Amino acid sequence: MISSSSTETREFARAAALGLSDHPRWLPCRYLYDAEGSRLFERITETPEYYLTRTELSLLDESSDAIAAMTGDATLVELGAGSARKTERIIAAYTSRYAAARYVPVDVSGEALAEATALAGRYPALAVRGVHGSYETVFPLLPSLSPLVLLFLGSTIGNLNQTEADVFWRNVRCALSPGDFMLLGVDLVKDAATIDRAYNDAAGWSAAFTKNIFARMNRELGSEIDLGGIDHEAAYRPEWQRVEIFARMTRRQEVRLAPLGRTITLEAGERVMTEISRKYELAALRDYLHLSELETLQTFTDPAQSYGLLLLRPGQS
Ligand code: AVI
Repeated sequence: MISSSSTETREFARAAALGLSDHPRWLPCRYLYDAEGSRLFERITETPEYYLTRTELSLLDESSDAIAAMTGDATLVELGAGSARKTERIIAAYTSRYAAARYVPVDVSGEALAEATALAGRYPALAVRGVHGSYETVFPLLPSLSPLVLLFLGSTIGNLNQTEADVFWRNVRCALSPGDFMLLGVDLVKDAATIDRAYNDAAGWSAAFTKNIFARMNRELGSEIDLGGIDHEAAYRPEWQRVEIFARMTRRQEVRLAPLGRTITLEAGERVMTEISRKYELAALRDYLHLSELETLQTFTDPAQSYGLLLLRPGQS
């Protein structure tokens, strides 16, 4: 069944039409995360190949108490909270140190937000107020939540291209007040084989995640795409320091976009980019952040320098 042509559905159809008419073809990665996409992404994070979540969790285990001590009592505001599994470490540190801890999860997925909000039940002293929406919706709220620690974990920053990242950092810098902090999780540059494995897990969750954006188009836009005619392709490009993720058509596909009354043809062999995932060098990242008027107070990394947690604060404006 095709869902009603709500504003959101038409927006999705328009975004798909724009990206699929472009060359090379692409789809905006935010549409990967409907309820099913969020569930599939959780499965990816549990695979042995996807080192990012595991490494970040152990860094948070080691450093959350120190971070809570450094920032002082502050509202935790999390961009793209997901199920908040990773955030529980930080919440535990703030609730044990400060009497009235506050947590504001922000997420586009209502289901993920409900799970994050359910944390309140496990921490009676914790006040939770979820915000349903994209990052952009929360920036204007931030000054009223200060003093705060803005959490942006999971290396989600890596899914933004350079133009989107420039806008994001400008917004962050404008929204943070003196005395606020930001905790940023980033995946670091490393050998290509390790990265490639993380985006091509043997159990096939990564492939299912990529295909789900087309399944979602079938569900919401009546696209009638043959999912069996799509292959997942992901490879690290060292020269760009990023993973590029594509869906390759193994047969010709007529993609219907019912809300727009349009059909776009994808030929066999054509690829649609669904995501990039950038990897960072710490020195270059700190330099970029400094130019964006954010100072790195402390960097936490694992012994293999596989992943980084950066505690930032606004610098001179
Ligand atoms: C959410 N984000 C940080 C993930 C990543 O590693 O870039 C998304 C992902 N896509 C495929 N696997 C993981």
